[in-house]
Amino acid sequence: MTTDNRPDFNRVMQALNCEEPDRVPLGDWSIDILAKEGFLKKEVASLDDEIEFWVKAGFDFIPLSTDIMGLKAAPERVQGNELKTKYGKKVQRSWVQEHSGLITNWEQFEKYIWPTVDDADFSKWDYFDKALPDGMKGLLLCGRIMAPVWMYMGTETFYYALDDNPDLLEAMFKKVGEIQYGIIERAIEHKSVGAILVNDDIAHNSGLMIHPRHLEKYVFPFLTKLGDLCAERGLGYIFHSDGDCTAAMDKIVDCGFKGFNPIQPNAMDILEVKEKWGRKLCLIGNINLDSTLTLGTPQDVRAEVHERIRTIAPGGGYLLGSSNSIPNYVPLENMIAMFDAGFEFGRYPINLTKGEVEGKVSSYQAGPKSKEVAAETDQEVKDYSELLMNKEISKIIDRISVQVDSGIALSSVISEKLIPAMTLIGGMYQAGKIFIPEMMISASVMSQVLNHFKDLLIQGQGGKQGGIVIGTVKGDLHDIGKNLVSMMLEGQGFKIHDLGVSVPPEKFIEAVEELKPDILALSALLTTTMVEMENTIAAFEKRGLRDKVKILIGGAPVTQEFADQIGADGYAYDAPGAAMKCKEILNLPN
Ligand code: B1M
Repeated sequence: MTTDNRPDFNRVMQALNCEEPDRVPLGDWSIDILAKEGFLKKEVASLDDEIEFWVKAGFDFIPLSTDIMGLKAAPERVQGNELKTKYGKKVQRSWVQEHSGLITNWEQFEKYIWPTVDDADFSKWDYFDKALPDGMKGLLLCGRIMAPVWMYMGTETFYYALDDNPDLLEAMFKKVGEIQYGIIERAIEHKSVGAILVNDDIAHNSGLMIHPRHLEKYVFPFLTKLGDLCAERGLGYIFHSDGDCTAAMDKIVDCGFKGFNPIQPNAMDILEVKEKWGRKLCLIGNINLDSTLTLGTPQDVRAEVHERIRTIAPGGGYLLGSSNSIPNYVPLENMIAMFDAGFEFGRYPINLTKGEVEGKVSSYQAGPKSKEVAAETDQEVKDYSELLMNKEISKIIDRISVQVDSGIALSSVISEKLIPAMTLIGGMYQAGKIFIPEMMISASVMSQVLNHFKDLLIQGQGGKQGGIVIGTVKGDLHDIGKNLVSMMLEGQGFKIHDLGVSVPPEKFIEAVEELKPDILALSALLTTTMVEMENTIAAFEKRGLRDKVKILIGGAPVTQEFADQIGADGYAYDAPGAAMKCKEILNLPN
């Protein structure tokens, strides 16, 4: 257990300035309450308990969120199912309903009673001013701008509005920016605030969520303004985004950020990040939440911390932490092992020898991205792909109608031109040439076109490729990726029945019995919910239904190896891959 727990925020500031402090500071800023209680062996009910945890664990700061999403009138939260945790207790998670947006048009924007800075509660900061021990500072969690905008608008409306409704989007960013900036101005009047951390996810595992030009227009100017404020006040300034942010790293530096978190190991190679940006940005995190912290032993955690400190900390500019947060599915002994190893190996000057601590150390693993778009693609397929991306629904319908009138079977136009056009778009997404919004838009246009020809298609029995029931497994609330998979499949002519998120095995069984789909598609984004895929397959076996449906699995932490291990019929890395896999499973042409 940690012994040296005298907080000294200067240590963090030195690390943020890429200098060597006396030791590597701890850098996590989101730790589940059950983990804190397990660590302290008592309930964490008051601010004093919170302070006690962060001090005893060895941190030099205490994080506290004062943010637009916590104000009255922010979008309502929905409740998830009760889940068992590593700590024996059951918890119910809540999250913002992102898909049915609160503000989807101008009328709603104008009628909405926006929260103001006066709705924010700064009493905890008042208390910190008096109660934080010497040397300790608060880490203000505020300043995110993209996440609140999409949470208010719903992801799909947000993605469409990027190009379709730029004025509304600009007004949304302005409004959210004003509120966040106002909160920050007030919060930093408190002497206890030492740094600001902006937790705004702009990327997923294989790249940026939206086109860099949209980030340039809507997000970075605000972050630069905040950066100037932090520089003026001598505050630390840290950016948190999951996923692969490589394409935005220079811009993140230009905004004035001094620290970057969490460098997710399956999205970015920390060695490369250190080499390219490590003189300008302090790196924070990277201890693998997907594997080591969640599934490894304390010895594995110790070995991984040793390796990160050995390679990243020399010269300064490293804060030790997880590659996202410490949720309640990280075993307590692993969290403690991470803290302890930080103290054991993190004293400057760092002089560690490779491999001197035994244990499984995870390293960067890139996903199968960057498939180049086939140059020899038929011109007509290319034309259709352009039309799909440009939302030219009527032009597509007219073009298909002309072909059908000339005697070509509708099903041939769809399977030989339109579906390959969608596949081509999928390839462009995989190659990082287009982003989530363009993919979503194309898939939705495709569905509308297929819908237009629905009657004709039914008569000719063409177009519909097969039935698919899809859902995110129990305990998992992530659905942006699952929705993209759904849309891509629908756009490719499959008939989709989407069961939503946190779907228990019984509900999948019911749907398969009732709808008799060809494929059951399961999505999971958390390492801990992958086991629900296995449970679902086991439930189908138990019910004697396993041979009635093919099961496809996917989601960021899922691998082919895992699919083989649990007896799934297929695995796909991403949405275009899912479409290809479904066709392969059903012996349909690609
Ligand atoms: Co969370 N989250 N999150 N999160 N989140 C991840 C997934 C994480 C990888 C971040 C990280 O480690 N740095 C991490 C999981 C780590 C792990 O266990 N392996 C994580 C965590 C830890 C958590 C919480 C526990 C955080 C906390 O509370 N401490 C919590 C859990 C809530 C819960 O589910 N019980 C949580 C919450 C949330 C939000 C609610 C804030 C939000 C979800 C909003 C929503 O979905 N409605 C969120 C988000 C946005 C993310 C990240 C940043 C982005 C996910 C995303 O939408 N990507 C994510 C980080 C990341 O991905 N690098 C992260 C865009 C989307 C297009 O990609 O979802 O990967 P993706 O889908 C891809 C492929 O995976 C694949 O195709 C899709 C399209 O190409 N795919 C399939 C998906 N399903 C498929 C099915 C298939 C085939 C392919 O066949 C059937």
